[in-house]
Amino acid sequence: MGQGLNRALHFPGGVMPELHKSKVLLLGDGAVGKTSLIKRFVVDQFGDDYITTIGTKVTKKELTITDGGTTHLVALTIWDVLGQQGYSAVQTSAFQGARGVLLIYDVTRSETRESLERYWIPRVREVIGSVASIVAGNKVDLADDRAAAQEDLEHLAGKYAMPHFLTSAKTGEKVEEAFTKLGKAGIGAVEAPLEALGGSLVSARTDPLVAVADRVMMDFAREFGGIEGAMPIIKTQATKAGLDVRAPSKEAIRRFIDYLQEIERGFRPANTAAQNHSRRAAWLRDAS
Ligand code: G3D
Ligand code: MG
Repeated sequence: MGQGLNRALHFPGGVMPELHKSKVLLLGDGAVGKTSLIKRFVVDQFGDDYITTIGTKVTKKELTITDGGTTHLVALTIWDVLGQQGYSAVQTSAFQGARGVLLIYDVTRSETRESLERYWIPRVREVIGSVASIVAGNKVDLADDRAAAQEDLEHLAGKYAMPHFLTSAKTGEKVEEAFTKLGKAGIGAVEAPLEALGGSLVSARTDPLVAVADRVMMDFAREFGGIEGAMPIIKTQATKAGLDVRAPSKEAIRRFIDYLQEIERGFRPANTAAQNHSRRAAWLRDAS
């Protein structure tokens, strides 16, 4: 209540603009700069010891956007989705309800750009269908040929008619602009359906242990009542188990399954927790 009043005072005539809630996704391969871009945008900082994002992380930020003379207040819920390919259950769940997608690659690693077309764009189309999408070629501060980087970006963006930016989470270049576009997607002001050509989903061979880790995470999230609330716990337990999301070992998954059971004993009857544990342990056995 008090917050609403404060907000209203910041707008001309004290008129409260319409509030739009919008879930947006940041997608792209590992280490392209998703977490760094969010950090730059939300707290205007770069660096620190950021660890590999496990599962998903959700950050909230409000934006005011002027479009056609109207001021909109957009409450963005930014989902930093596990960038590792193969975690399809976790990703499918995280994609639900998204109003906009920021597809990110690293301009110094062309394979991360190719992977947008080969993997991420087809995944988005498969799971959400047509959704406003924006593409960012990140780490432009490291590009030795800016013109070439711009050309590569335009080539990709042109195929799908996507708004596009060369960004740097390090210097802050175009970060605000890219997120503002995402905010506009939240008020329906960005048209960029990923309908155009190309990019049939090549079902990459998924590491069977990645598939098990993915399945266990999703199973726990379901048991817990949702991925958003479950993810911080999953992350803590995965870290404690020494689970490397890119190449999880059998032993780490076993520890992870054990730790999740300990957590579940706190909110589920012991026999349910035990059943969940044995179901997950069986998946691990079957995979190896
Ligand atoms: P991810 O969330 O997509 O996996 P991160 O990527 O945000 O964790 O970033 C991966 C690495 O790239 C980090 O380096 C980070 O500092 C660096 N990085 C991210 N964005 C930029 C950028 O715009 N410019 C430069 N120069 N580096 C960037 P470390 O060394 O911590 O792994
Ligand atoms: Mg990350």
